[in-house]
Amino acid sequence: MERNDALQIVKKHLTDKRYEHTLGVMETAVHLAETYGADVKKAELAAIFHDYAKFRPKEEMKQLIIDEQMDERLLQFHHELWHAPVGALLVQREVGITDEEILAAIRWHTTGRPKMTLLEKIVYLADYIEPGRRFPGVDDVRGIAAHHLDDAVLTAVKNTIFFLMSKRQPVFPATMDTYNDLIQNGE
Ligand code: DGI
Ligand code: FE
Ligand code: FE
Ligand code: FE
Repeated sequence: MERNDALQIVKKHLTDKRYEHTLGVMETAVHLAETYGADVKKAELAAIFHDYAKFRPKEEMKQLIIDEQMDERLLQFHHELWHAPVGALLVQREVGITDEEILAAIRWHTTGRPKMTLLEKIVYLADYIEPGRRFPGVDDVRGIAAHHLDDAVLTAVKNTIFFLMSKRQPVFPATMDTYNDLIQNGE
């Protein structure tokens, strides 16, 4: 699928602000894919569709998590986590994207997971550091991302966990698992 066709599809599902964010993630993911030798076209498509389900009604997402036998622990955690796995499903179903690497990058873009693929790391990180993001620590991660992909992902996960803890928010197991995997199995 061509970039412009994909963008035209996703635009209808997003607010203007979220579409701007998506363009930032797309540019950043393409740049990271070039830097780290990933498939640039796959990185571009995964980035374009990563937040496809962001504005689906909570009830619809909840029902899909149950019907499609996704991780039901998701329902005990913040609904912000739901758009990633639900997005992977709907991008396959509604847009017709079947590439499992692209779908996985969408599925894991919010929490990460242990043993992330190169493409998954790129989309996770691009979502965190795209030019529109402004929060404490993001410039550090931008700097690390230029040379050390795993370190940048680890720092982004760590910051996310600190952020959640500072707000007394629960941390989803996959988020902690991602942190542990990078600490224990990183180079
Ligand atoms: O969809 P975006 O806003 O572009 O970004 P995202 O999909 O990475 O994250 C959405 C939100 O999910 C963000 O505010 C942080 C939150 N989040 C990430 N990991 C966890 C989490 N929330 C909880 N409760 N637990 C997590 O492990
Ligand atoms: Fe997201
Ligand atoms: Fe993210
Ligand atoms: Fe996003």
